[in-house]
Amino acid sequence: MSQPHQSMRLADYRPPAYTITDVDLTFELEDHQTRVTAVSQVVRQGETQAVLELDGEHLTLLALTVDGEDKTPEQQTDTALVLTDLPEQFELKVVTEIDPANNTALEGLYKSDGTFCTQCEAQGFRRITYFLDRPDVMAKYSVKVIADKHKYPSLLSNGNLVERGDLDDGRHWVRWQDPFAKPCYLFALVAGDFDCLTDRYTTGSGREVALELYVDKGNRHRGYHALASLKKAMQWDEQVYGLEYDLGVYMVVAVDFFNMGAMENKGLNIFNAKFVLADAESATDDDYFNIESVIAHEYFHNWTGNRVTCRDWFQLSLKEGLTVFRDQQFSADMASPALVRIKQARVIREHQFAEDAGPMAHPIRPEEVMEMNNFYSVTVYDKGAEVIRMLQRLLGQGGFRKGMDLYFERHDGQAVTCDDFVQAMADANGVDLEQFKRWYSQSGTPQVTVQSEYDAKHQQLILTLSQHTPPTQDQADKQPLPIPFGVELVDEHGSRSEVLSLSESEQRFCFDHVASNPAIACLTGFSAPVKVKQTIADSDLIRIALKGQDDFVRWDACQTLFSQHIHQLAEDSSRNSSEQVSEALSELIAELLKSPPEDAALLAEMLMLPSFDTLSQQQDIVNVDGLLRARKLIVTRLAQEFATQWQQLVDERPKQDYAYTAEQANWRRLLDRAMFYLAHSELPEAETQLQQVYQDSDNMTQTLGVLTGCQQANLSLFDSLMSDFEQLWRKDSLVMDKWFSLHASRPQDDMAGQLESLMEHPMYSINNPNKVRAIWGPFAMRNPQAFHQADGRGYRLLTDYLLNLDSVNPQVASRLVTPLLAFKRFDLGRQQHMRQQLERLAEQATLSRDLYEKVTRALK
Ligand code: 0A1
Ligand code: ZN
Repeated sequence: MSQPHQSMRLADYRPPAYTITDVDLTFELEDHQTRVTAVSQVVRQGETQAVLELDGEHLTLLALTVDGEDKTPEQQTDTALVLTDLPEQFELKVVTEIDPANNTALEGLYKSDGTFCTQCEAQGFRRITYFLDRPDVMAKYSVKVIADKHKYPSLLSNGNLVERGDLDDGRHWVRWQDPFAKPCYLFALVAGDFDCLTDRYTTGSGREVALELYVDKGNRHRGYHALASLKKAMQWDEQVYGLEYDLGVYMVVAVDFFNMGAMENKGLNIFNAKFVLADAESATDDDYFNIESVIAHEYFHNWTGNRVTCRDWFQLSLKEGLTVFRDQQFSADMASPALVRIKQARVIREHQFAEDAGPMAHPIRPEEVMEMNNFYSVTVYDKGAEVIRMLQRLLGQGGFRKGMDLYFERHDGQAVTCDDFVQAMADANGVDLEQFKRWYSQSGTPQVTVQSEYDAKHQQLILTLSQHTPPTQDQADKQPLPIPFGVELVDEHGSRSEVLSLSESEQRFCFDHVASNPAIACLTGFSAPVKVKQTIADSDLIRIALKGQDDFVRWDACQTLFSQHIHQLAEDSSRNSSEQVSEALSELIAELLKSPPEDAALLAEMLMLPSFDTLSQQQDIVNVDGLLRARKLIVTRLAQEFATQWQQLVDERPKQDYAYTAEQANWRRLLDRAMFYLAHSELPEAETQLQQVYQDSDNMTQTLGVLTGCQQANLSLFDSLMSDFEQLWRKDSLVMDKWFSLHASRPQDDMAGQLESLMEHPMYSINNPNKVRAIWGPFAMRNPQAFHQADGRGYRLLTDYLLNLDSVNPQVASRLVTPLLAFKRFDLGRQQHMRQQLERLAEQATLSRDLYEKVTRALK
């Protein structure tokens, strides 16, 4: 493969030679020929002869002037416009034409069904006009939008609406002004015909804010939860961080075609409709939870991201890690904190550890990037949030808040670096955070090994902790990190906990007055994103699960116990029954059901077996067939052994009308778990009972719980319920995504026909990322039986599809290729099949930069 794409390095960062202080944009919206006029005030910052290199892609240049005089560019390429011989300060006018209706990549200005909308992060603005498309160029925007009045009654952009009018030809126009200087990635424009929900919010200091939520016509009733979530988030940020909203209007628009979850454009958030719309019949508790959290995330960006932004894209975690941390804090305050923490730990263990172990390993502040869109990663976002959480633990809540205050005091209105953030934390607290900064520059998952010696005579416990970070593909040498390591010692009298500071390769910690040899629970609260190596007896794990104080370690002890047994059974292929190995598991389940924790959601999680992905992260070479077989055996065994209890839990489900409250949602989580086991119980009446639950369901959570149980247990009921479900919902795009996912994640050997027929469904379109993800995501990421078929047919199916998708939407294609990148972790046969498919991709002459970067890294 030749080298068609270049990488950028953090070390090569230079401040821009010119900056832009003000921009005046005019959009004349047409499906295929939208004209954009950009008038920028440009100021030189570098040396006199500095050239001005403007970014631009997929643009037709119609006119270019400098201070009113026509200007011929020195050079024009597919990606840039180079201007020379420029005055120190000038007005630059650029007129371009673009084709929003054919923009299937969904970057820049595009059409989503009948709506014009934009997505400019990270580098989409260069698809609108030639510009300095980098976050350290911050300008004030004035935007005029002109469009057909009948088709597009709502014309929106950032800031405040200052003027509007009608034209004679059936078009109308509006002008928006944003008083805050911002990088172009926060620019947004929307034109469409919506239902609009409105509300008001008064900030602590008395500012009146109009809240406006724009949804597809007919969907108004599904917008109330999002609007209520927004108000909760606004209040929470005032209470917890003293941060208020700063404009007179806050708009949220839901669109059907969107590459990601949502986008924090100043004053005008654009959302994937999936993270806005909900009602009991069509959305699950998880949907409600996600909407609340994504709404909050985008709102919190107004301070962490917009008021203080990133100097360059290598600093992405400055805004994303911090904002994810803030939305996690918020979610924990709104719902079951134990559940929230368990979900986060799962993301890290299933996805982030996998990223570290593969060819795309990178630190939370990457050092080398080819396609920025590939670094909106679980490492930058979720490990980034864990790093902030460790900092908070280190400084205490008060200390962390002081650091945040100083950060805003110093950097409001600026584009800064992760180092600036850490410096504010250090200065506000008078501490040295030099070693802590390694969390930003070092990739990989640290492994902490725990050894204990108990001295009964002196009632003393010595814990020896050692840390080691294995090399990653991007970085061979690793240094010790400062790791807050929470431990809880549990014995028959009770428990005590402490957070140990591990900063060297090996350290000993001594506990006095330890009356008896305790069970040692590690990583309370998931105190650090590390793997723990510890030899621990089943009896200790059961003790921690039942008697521990920390919810996370209680759950984790169950996970470890399950994992240990599944791995044992997986390695012994001669056994096709789990009789001999499951005594400890039976004891655990029996005790949990007898004296359950108060939080039903915690119980539900404790009863859940680790996923295939979690289990595979615990092996160097994944034993696909063994793990699938062993996991299934244990599920069936527990399903049968406790069949009456599962049945009883299902029968005794509360029958109130649906409301999204923590109490009800936690209960439904437990019901889900019980239905899953009931479906596997092989009781003759199980199907009738599940059908009854389906029939009397007034909400999507319960309905989906039945369907998932039947699907996983391969009950014939699944097919009839799925037909019924399709009849009911076939016109509803978001609900049909659930139906697609259920089909695509159904465990089976041959999926070719199934996938084919899903793609023939009238609701499916390769242009809509939600549809693509609803089918191919579950198939490639949550259906190991189908995807990892030993003859490689699953890998081939995915690759055939990616070859088409890449030319339509490279960003989405690039996310879906992830499971193939991990090929080195599989047996030789599978490795070969996966590699073959990656090579097929690599041979494509026109492969996007997105896929090219991942595929070449993987094949290196
Ligand atoms: N900043 C947004 C995420 C986002 C990133 C990139 C996008 O397009 C390439 C779109 C959205 C967030 O963190 O919510
Ligand atoms: Zn974000």
